[in-house]
Amino acid sequence: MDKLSLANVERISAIQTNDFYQNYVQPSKPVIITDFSSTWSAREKWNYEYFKSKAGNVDVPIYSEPFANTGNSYTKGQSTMRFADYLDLIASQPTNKRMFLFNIFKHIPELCKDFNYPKLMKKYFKGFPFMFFGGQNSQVEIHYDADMSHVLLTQFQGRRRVILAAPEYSTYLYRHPFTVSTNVDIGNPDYERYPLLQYAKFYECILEPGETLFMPSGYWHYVYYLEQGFGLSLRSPASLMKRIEGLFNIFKLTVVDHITSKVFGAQRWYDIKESMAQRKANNLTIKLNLDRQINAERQENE
Ligand SMILES: O=C(O)CCC(=O)C(=O)O
Repeated sequence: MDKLSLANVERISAIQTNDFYQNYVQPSKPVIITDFSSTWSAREKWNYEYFKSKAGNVDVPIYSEPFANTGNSYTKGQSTMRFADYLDLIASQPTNKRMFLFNIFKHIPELCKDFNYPKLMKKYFKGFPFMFFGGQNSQVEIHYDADMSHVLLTQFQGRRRVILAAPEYSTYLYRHPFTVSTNVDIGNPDYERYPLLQYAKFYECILEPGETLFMPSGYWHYVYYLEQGFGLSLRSPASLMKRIEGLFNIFKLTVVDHITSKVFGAQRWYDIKESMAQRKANNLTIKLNLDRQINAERQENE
């Protein structure tokens, strides 16, 4: 039985900036905007054949393993492939191979003319549009974006199942210190090992082609590719405090976590982070007085 508490993500359209900030940005509430990309020529133009004709020979970074796995960097793929070969692969069969945070615009600058930055958001980081490609059944482990930006993820082809959780549930998600990830597999939760998961509040949605998911700053997100496809994310700055937190996250991830992993050895440091996450969660369990309930349930299941 799925014990995750999953609420639906609302769908909206034709919303004014002030209403959007009042109802979604300030209360930090995810939402699907159905007309965010309605004026983009990219909706008609962008497809695998078009990308292959423009950048088929480019070697692209491929992700096929969880971030939380030992030694895997959040921003570096495990292998590379010719872009055209990768697109042919995902078009032909299910695969866990993904492209993550891919700045295709470095290779095909003219693509920037095919979309715009709708007035919905007051400001954008226009230097950081990123593409995400995935084969059917590939998944992106639950994580949050270290830079703490608001993210607007537009789906172009295929459908994505997305599970989201607010930043305040980081301990319920057994976040690994110095990182933006966890060892929890939210696609197949282990409640025995991670009992606190049952007490977190999640959102769930199926993102359809043409729709845009607004993920507020610091939101945890897990993505499952129901079909092969691709999407574009645009980033918008959150509050000054969040931006400072973002810089600190990037420092912790790229310096502290990286060096400590070298000093202790990747697997040992990973295990240390896991036990720190478990200890913090156990303390919260006691504080929330949930420990007795969880033990009673464990006995029931024995
Ligand atoms: O959809 C994906 O492949 C990952 C999206 C993601 O993690 C992001 O937009 O930050």
